[in-house]
Amino acid sequence: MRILAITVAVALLAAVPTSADLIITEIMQNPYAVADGDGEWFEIYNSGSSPVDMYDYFIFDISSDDFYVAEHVIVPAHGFVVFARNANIAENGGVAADYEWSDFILANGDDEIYINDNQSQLVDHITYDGGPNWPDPNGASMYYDWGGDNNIGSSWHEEDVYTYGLGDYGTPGYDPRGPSAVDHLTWSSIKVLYR
Ligand SMILES: [Ca+2]
Ligand SMILES: [Ca+2]
Ligand SMILES: [Ca+2]
Ligand SMILES: [Ca+2]
Repeated sequence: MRILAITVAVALLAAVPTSADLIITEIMQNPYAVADGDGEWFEIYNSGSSPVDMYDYFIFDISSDDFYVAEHVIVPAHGFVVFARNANIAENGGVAADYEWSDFILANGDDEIYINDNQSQLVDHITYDGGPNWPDPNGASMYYDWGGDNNIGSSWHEEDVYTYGLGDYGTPGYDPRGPSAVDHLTWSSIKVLYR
């Protein structure tokens, strides 16, 4: 009976589009092809079945980096957006970005990305350590493997197959390993279990 109740609850939660469907799925904290001031970016995935407008979302770390999303950045259902330190594709190493942030740095060692929605509710966060528990790449992104909690370092891996633009490794705006393999209902269920 309890399992049935949980199943029903998960199904209901999965059916309701919320900003909590957004997860951070890839991070380029240390580009090599261009300077970090131009080449840093991160990717967000919408695991829900409705688009999410990130207007007025607040992105921050635990020290002094933060910015508000000042445009209507729409994350498609089961789609990605890319936030970049420099959205100019001719200057950022070849990333097609959806939004250019200001006053936010992705440290090459340890750092955090927190995302609050426009109601100040925490949507997702990751805290990477620059090793030993998280990848510590140079000239490559680290990507989330869709296997579990995205705030555990073992769920992240250095991209070593796919390149973009000037040759750094990464898959900004898409994921060749998924998430088609991860059904959105199943994924939402996983997210609920990890809260
Ligand atoms: Ca660098
Ligand atoms: Ca930071
Ligand atoms: Ca950096
Ligand atoms: Ca990607």
